[in-house]
Amino acid sequence: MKIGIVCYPTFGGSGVVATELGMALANKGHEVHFITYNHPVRLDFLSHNLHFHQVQVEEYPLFEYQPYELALSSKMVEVVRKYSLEVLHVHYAIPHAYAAYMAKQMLNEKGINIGVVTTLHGTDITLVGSHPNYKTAVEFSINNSDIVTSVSNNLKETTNSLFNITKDIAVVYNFIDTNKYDNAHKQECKRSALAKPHERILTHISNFRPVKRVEDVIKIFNEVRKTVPSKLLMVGEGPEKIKAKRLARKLKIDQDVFFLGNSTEIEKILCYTDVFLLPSQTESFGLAALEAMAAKSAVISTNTGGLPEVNIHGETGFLSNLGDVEDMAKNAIAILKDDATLTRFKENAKLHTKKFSLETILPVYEELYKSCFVPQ
Ligand code: GMT
Repeated sequence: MKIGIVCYPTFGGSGVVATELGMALANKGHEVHFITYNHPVRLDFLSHNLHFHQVQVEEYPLFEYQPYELALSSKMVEVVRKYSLEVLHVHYAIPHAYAAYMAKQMLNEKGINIGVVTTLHGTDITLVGSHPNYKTAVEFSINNSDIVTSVSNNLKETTNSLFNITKDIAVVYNFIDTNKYDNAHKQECKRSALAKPHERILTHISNFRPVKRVEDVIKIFNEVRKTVPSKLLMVGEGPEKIKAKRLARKLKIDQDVFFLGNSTEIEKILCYTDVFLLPSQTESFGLAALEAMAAKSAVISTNTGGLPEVNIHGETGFLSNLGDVEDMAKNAIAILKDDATLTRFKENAKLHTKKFSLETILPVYEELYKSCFVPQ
């Protein structure tokens, strides 16, 4: 099929999912067109089926806010017409579902009927979308998409509770290309570069926004290292990074905490990891935790949002109440205390990722695309 994908091109989970999906579809022979304002960070153009169309917003002195949605919907119309796209898959409701609705109307006027699939990712519903300033437009665009999907059951329930949704929302879990992580494990994973043989490695990956509670990560690690010799890898960039660094310094543990910045090769970092820490305020799914599990890491997380659908308490890791740093540290120590326990949790984590394999999820999206395709 000829598929247009609209997403944020950044390190956020929704952009990562959209990019991995597009690359997998292209690999399978579909023609995939990314429409966004920048080259998506994880996108590689090794497949001849992949195309990127940049949305450009003109600066004009009158505008305090540049009208991105206008430029985006115009670009969608242009690309759909030029390349005869059959479906538009927009990731993150704001403003993508709204821009897609406008594009669909404009195309309709030209006698073209394009199917629109909207995937809800989390903050487009929970933290931002339901705000009174956006709610009306978000609800409207969800209800006017041909197909709506959410990345977890919890996000579906939350969407239905926060909005008046007239459509059935299909739950399509985020997925993982397990081979990528298997290969990273097969390559020599030079742990000795980071930690001594008797030390454990804990990792956190995020965009360091307040919702990720990166100070809790530091507090958990501070407790763990009192009992278990260990190192902490902090991967990502964002507004709370400075607070996390300051706290590590204040607790005098900064020599064991490595801030590595953003990375496009997280499978190479995760291959070192024993325990992944995700103490988020909320997570509709927790893609970073799934990626860690695929690389054989146990997960210590909160029990918020869709996290219990990904991290199974007592099996792949442990779940704790929001802010209960003590419990999270206690659970991490329980996993890290001996090799046999750690290996059991790591194996369980890896096994559980099968449920989210690319091979399982990709055909689900293909079926959804087919079901909203209208032959012209
Ligand atoms: O939370 C982020 O870091 C980014 C955010 C996004 O929209 O890009 O992630 C959301 O979508 C991811 C992919 O579906 C989910 O794995 C994350 O859990 C979700 N984030 C939140 O719900 C806070």
